[in-house]
Amino acid sequence: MEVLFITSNEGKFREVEKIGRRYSVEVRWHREEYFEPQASSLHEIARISCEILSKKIGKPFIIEDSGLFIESLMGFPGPYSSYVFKTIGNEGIIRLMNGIENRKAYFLAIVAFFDGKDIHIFEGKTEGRISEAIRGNKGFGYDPVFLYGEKTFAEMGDEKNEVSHRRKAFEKFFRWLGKQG
Ligand code: ITT
Repeated sequence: MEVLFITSNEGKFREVEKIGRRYSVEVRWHREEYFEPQASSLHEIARISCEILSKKIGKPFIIEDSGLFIESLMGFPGPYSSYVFKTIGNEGIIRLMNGIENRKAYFLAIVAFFDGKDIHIFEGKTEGRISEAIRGNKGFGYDPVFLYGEKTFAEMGDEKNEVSHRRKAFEKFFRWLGKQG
């Protein structure tokens, strides 16, 4: 089985490609930075982006919208994760969290699959904490500031793919896909 994954983010694609192999799904990369509407939830952003893209692509594909939600910052950057990463980045996150004791955070991934007619949504969430400093050089995005247990995602390498939000969302999707025949 083969699925087309539309994303501009190589880190996301590489992780999903590996998860797909476990389910005998070949994930093909359609590299494109598509328009993302501003909305208050990742679900909404993923669904609307998927609807807009479906008119252009015209055949089955998946997209994934993800974000980092920090409890003491009321869920910020959440749906604005991409913009915040491009602007203040990990250094900015560490500065914003300076002196804050509650460092709980989670990553959320929403997979939207267009089957040629309808859209199907799958979700994955992984809880952790914001580190006191930037640590590790594997992974991408916020990985160097997201602690899962004692290590940051950027220190974990391939182990991240066993426990991540992306892994959970795509596992649901691949299992569902397998049942569709
Ligand atoms: P798309 O083309 O797929 O939209 P993107 O990088 O713009 O790629 P999002 O819109 O989903 O992705 O933005 C999510 C932001 O959160 C982005 O800055 C990512 O780097 C970051 N992010 C998402 N998943 C992550 C992960 O597993 N580890 C670290 N950072 C992550």
